This record gives sequence, C-alpha cells and structure tokens, in this order.
Amino acid sequence: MSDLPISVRLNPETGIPEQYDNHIQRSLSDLKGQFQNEVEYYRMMAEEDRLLYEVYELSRPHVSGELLTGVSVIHSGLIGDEFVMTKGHFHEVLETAECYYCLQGQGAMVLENPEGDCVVEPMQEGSIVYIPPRWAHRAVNTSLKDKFVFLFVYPAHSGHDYGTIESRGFRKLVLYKDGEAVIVENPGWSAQGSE
Ligand code: PAN
Ligand code: ZN
Repeated sequence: MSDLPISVRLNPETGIPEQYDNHIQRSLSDLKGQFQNEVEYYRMMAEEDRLLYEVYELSRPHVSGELLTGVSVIHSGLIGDEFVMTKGHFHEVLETAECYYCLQGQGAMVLENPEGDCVVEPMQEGSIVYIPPRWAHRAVNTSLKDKFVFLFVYPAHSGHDYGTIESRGFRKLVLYKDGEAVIVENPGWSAQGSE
C-alpha cells in the first residue's frame, strides 16, 4: 500500500466510489435477532436472504493517525414495520468519533452511549452527522423506494464492537406507521442482555 495521496471519484448517479478496495455485503441473515418481528423475519428469510446494505471501503492500515473512508448504500424496504437498517456498533476503541455525510436518499441515525443517552438524527441529501466518541450508531433507510447512501470517515484504529448491540439492541426503533417514520422505545431492549 503506497503512502501517496488518494483521489477517488464518486459515481454521480449512484454515489459509489469508482475505485475501492473492500466491498462488504450484508444480508438478512447477518441481522438475525435484530428485527423485532421475528415471524416476518423468518418468513422473508425462507423466501430469500435478501441483500440489505453494502459498504465500499478504501483500505488503509488500521493504525492511529490513519482514517478509514468509504460509502455505504442501504437498500430500501421493510421487515415487518421496521425499515432496512445496518447492524450498528460501538467502536471497540470507545473514544473514537465518526462523521457521516448523506449523498443520496433519506434516513435516520440511531445513536446511543453507554450512559443511556439515545438520540435519533434525521438525514437527507447534504446532511452531516457527527458521531462523538462513545456513541453507538446505526443507519436506517426511511424511504421505501430510494437507496440511502452516505460517506463515512473514522479513525482507522477504531475497531468495531458489534456484540453489545447484537445482544441488547438499541434503545430506540424507527418504524413505518401510517405512511411515515416514527421513533419508538424498543420494548425488547432491557430483556436483551443489558448488564
Ligand atoms: C460505517 C459502517 C457501515 C456498515 O462504515 O460500518 O455503514 O454498518 P455496520 O458496520 O454497523 O454493519 C461505520 O460506522 N464504521 O465505523
Ligand atoms: Zn462506526
């Protein structure tokens, strides 16, 4: 890997980088246990393990001083009354921040910290969400027809802690109700392995 500066163009139609090193694809099976309507989850799984989101990443060494950047594309749709969303995670090095910049579509960032604060920030084309150190984050596509596409930048030594969210979820859910996105308390939260 060279240490020369890197310049990459994002495709103006799709927002996807014209060059990238890693292409991560996450499907329904990768989010097992994360959607509240399990009956609907398994019904959909029996039909197809459909692709939920993709990450196009530029590779850099995972060391302090470097940044990891790339573009995530969250597809649209519902699992029960929950929108397609990312797994979500804390950074393993908790004291690391991140910045998301929305390129296309509309969505919501669900954010919470270990102290129990939880906020949901709406995003649309042109929005930036700055995620301070300590805040877990999940991206939700609140459109039923368009992709939600955003650029991310975070310190390359951050690492990802998926386990905490996998076992207890986020405190808030973003649901589709009466034609719009609504934020509700997650009724399953306290039962999901909070220590
Ligand atoms: C992003 C996310 C990406 C996919 O690059 O990793 O959008 O979401 P999950 O990692 O939760 O599956 C980021 O926040 N990196 O730290
Ligand atoms: Zn992150």
